[in-house]
Amino acid sequence: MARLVVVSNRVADPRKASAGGLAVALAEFLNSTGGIWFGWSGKVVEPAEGGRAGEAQMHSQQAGPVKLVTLDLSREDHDAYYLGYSNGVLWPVCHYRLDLADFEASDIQGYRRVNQLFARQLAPLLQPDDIVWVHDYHLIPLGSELRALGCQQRIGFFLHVPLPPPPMFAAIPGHDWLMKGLCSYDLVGLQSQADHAHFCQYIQGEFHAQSLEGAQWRVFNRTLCAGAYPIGIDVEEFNALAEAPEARDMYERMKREYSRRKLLVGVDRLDYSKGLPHRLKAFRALLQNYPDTHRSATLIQIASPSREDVGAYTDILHELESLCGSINGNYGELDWMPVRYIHRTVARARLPGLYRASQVALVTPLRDGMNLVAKEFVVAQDPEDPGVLVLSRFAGAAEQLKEALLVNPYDSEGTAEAIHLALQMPLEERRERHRALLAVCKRWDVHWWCDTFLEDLGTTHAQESGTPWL
Ligand code: ADQ
Repeated sequence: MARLVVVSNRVADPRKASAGGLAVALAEFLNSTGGIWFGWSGKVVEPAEGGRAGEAQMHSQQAGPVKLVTLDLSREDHDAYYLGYSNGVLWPVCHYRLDLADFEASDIQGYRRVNQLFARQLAPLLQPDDIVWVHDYHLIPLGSELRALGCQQRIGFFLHVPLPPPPMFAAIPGHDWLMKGLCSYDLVGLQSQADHAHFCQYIQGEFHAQSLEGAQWRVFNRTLCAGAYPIGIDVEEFNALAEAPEARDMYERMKREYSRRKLLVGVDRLDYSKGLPHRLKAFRALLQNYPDTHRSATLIQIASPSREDVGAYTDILHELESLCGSINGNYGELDWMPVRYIHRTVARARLPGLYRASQVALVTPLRDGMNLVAKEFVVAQDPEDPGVLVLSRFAGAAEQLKEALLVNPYDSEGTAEAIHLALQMPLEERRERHRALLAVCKRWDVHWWCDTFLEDLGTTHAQESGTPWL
């Protein structure tokens, strides 16, 4: 079996329990093939410490059969590549928020510089038969940079965030360069059929790509495959987590605390794509329109701090705090607080207990590549007495989780109605919906995702080398 080389912005140590399903799944594969996980170290080096200009400090650490290789970034590169182009332009536009994109010409140069740096440092580590798997929007041009250095290995790319329709993607300065970059991979994987359709529309419309058999395209004198590979969770790992004392303890405590009330739960990074203010407005509409929910329902919203050095994130933080305060102020009683808002990360080990103790999960992003919280909630439920998933139709997960109550998160009254329905849903209907949802989560789990993507990447036709557009 060919050796696997994974490249992502951040590298997770697969031996750590906090690493999460993706790291566990990739690590399992890496453990069986041996290989490298390559990415940014998370360290920003100020110029004075950084040594010779342009020289990146590389760290290498063996984690079993897997070598973790990381690079430090200079302040200038980090700010342009990570804060600027990746999180200030690509993230908002890929989440359909053109209004939040903040483009600086120097950022795109930094983005390219870091991708070139990654390519230069990675290329000498590659063996001819390696399979390279590049992840996410930070590293779109890495494939073409590797090709420019003569790398002829099979290289695949997976986009974890949504790919918007071509007219919207075209608002990104450098969109055609990014898309050309994607065309240098052998396989491009997207989260949903909708994202896949957008990719195909773009390369057909802008590059006159020719559709071949199966999922193949002929473009820039190369053959490229593209498809939807919806990411899943590691069901076994999550079940094991649910059985462990931390989750059990969490479950018992929540059950005790909320024995007379129904619990609604939201677990997100604090990000404007997750629709948190809209969710709170829907909860407020629930309290306003359905007085039977007063005293009988509590929303626990966990919003872990994220990218606090990007301006749009502090705005959302203030909006959220003010909404929680006004809901609790207007509806709360001496012995009942409608919303419990927690602006901290909750240990992954406790999440299954929290999910299982909740009657309803609110997963209502305005746009999301997939959303794994939706799948984790389903897997954590007691099949005999399961909770109900209220899911945004704009999450990639909605294409698969059709038995959830699908909502339009922009419509707070409609979402409130769905939440009320979820709170009232008879046991038999809850069980039926849950059975169907669980079957989907189990069938298309993270191992399916990893195995299928890598199998398809391994069997794409031998590729012509060269990068005619560079
Ligand atoms: P994220 O936007 O980070 O990831 P998501 O899929 O919701 O989104 O969560 C990833 C993991 O983080 C889950 O395991 C979840 O439990 C955990 N998590 C989220 N909020 C947390 C909190 N407050 N405390 C503790 N843990 C928390 C991106 C894309 C998604 C896509 C994933 C995977 O934006 O659309 O599903 O990658 O491809």
